[in-house]
Amino acid sequence: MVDYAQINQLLYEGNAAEVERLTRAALAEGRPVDEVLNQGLIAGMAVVGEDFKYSILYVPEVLVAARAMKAGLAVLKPLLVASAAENPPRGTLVIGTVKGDLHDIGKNLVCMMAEGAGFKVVDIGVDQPAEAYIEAVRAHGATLLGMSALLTTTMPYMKVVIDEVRAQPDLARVRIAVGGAPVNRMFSEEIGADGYGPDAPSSVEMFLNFMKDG
Ligand code: B1M
Repeated sequence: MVDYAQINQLLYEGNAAEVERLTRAALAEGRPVDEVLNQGLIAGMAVVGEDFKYSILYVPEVLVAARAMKAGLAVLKPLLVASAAENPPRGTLVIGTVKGDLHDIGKNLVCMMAEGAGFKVVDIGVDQPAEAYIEAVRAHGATLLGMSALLTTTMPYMKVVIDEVRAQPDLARVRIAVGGAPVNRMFSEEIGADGYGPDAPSSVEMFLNFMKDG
């Protein structure tokens, strides 16, 4: 039986091949996908984050851990996006990580879960300026815009994007949501976002509510 502590340790060590293998094995044992995600992958990355904070790990080690996390996520992706092809899209979400910020694991997870819930997702990637969000929203006729920031130094840029989107009369219907580890509800309200997603599942719930509200 797969032990999640072992996946956590292998992720910490950046052993992508073994993380991938054990993620597959856990699913083959019938473990629920959200359990494998939370207890196997996200819990492992949380330890990496703690040790990074206290300089026990440095950027190169965190990079290989991130690569191992992505290998595990790639195994889960087909299950997370499973229902997407069956129905017409519920709406279009443009999402990216803000300018100056290269973190994308959490954003990618939000993308997968939103796709799984039936949204068309346009992922514009990392380090994105306000103009890129605006261009993508217009090009895809999106009504949802999501932003991710993992650094306290890049969070303020979310307000720049919001202000620029709000200055476009043709984008008045676009609902803007923010997320990422240092972001919280109070900050999201201060910068004028329509919503805040603490994690991927609740972000998807928020997107669904936005669509219901019209
Ligand atoms: Co960076 N890093 N990093 N890093 N890194 C953090 C964020 C940090 C907290 C680590 C620490 O000190 N404990 C710290 C920030 C401190 C601060 O700002 N006060 C930090 C730092 C300092 C840095 C560098 C500056 C280090 C350096 O170079 N000296 C540098 C900056 C580079 C840059 O961006 N310009 C850097 C670099 C990196 C790597 C490249 C090595 C790598 C990123 C690889 C990648 O993403 N491809 C990395 C990593 C992996 C981390 C940690 C360890 C893990 C982040 C992660 O993937 N978590 C992180 C520590 C931490 O967060 N505790 C850290 C797992 C992921 C599933 O969670 O991203 O929170 P998260 O996403 C969640 C929710 O937040 C939410 O849903 C997700 C799923 O549930 N969510 C959204 C996220 N985005 C959303 C958008 C939404 C909604 C919800 O839209 C609506």
